Amino acid sequence: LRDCMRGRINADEGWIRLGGLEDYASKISKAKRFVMIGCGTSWHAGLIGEYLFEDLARIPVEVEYASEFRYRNPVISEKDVVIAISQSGETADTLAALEIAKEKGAFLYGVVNSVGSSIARTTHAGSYIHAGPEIGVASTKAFTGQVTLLTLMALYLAHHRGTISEQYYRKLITELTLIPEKIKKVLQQDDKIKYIAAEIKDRQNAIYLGRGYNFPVALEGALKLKEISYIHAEGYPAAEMKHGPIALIDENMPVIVIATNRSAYDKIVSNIQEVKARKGTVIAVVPEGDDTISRIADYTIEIPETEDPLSPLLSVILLQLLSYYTAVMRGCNVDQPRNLAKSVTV
Ligand code: F1P
Repeated sequence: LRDCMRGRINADEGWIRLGGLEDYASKISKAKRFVMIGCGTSWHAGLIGEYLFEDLARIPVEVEYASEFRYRNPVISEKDVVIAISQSGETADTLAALEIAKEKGAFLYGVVNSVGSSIARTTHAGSYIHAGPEIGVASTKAFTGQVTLLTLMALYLAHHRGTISEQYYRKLITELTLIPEKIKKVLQQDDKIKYIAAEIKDRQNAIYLGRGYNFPVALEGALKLKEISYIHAEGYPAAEMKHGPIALIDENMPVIVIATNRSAYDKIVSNIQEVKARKGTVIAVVPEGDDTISRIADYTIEIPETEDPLSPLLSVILLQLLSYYTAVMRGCNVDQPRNLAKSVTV
């Protein structure tokens, strides 16, 4: 994260510098719409991007799996900016989707990790994550790098367009620079996370719930558990639970609730009560000092307080670690999960 932010943000002076973006700032900030495309974890980063861009910069965003976009006939024009998100920069579906967007005249922007990769070469402009290569196959630090970069872009555009106050802009960029220290505090809860992993390791299924910015985090938490520990897991917006997934809840179902949002807090509390009433095991991720959810949940893990738009950067690290320990306890190879490829080039 520090590498991703290095030289790009100065909280004291209140600036963000993103080479690829600044050169095209007036074009990009006039876009009628952003379309974010990616696969797997990168698609989840795009979803967080949607929340950030719409919330802060007030530009409409659509997010689509590149693997679906390429096989339909999407409405795209020269008024759109298509943002391709990819760790490897070589994913075949994302490249094919970009070619379609290019034919239709869209401006293509890359958010990639690999310098000189095929996606970087296909796009008109872009920003590198600078997270360094992933050692394992499953994307982890690339994800936090992607989200950091999308946060910087959203803040830059919001400031450029005047859609947030100077005071809030300053507050968010100051808070962003504090995130690496706060992540250290999350990592200090290692023993507690291991303890919870021991609870999950023999389960067949898991449900992840989150609201607002934490909904894509729930999706990513579930994907990470599937990818490296082979436990079936699904993420849902917390409010969707009553529209179907609630039928799955019984004493065998662990439900991981990411409950760090101050807004809609009461609603999350009632979601947790609904799970407890059906004997589900609740593992709640809560803000530091919370004493309401910790009284009802079976397990709670605290994360330091931060602004809502930045909370995914803290909560996802914890979920990555939970998947990691669960996988290790199940004897899975976390660096080389079965059936997965580092870059899916076909
Ligand atoms: C996309 C992706 C990863 C996943 C796995 C397969 O790759 O779905 O999110 O962890 O490695 O590929 P990329 O386009 O981000 O390189």
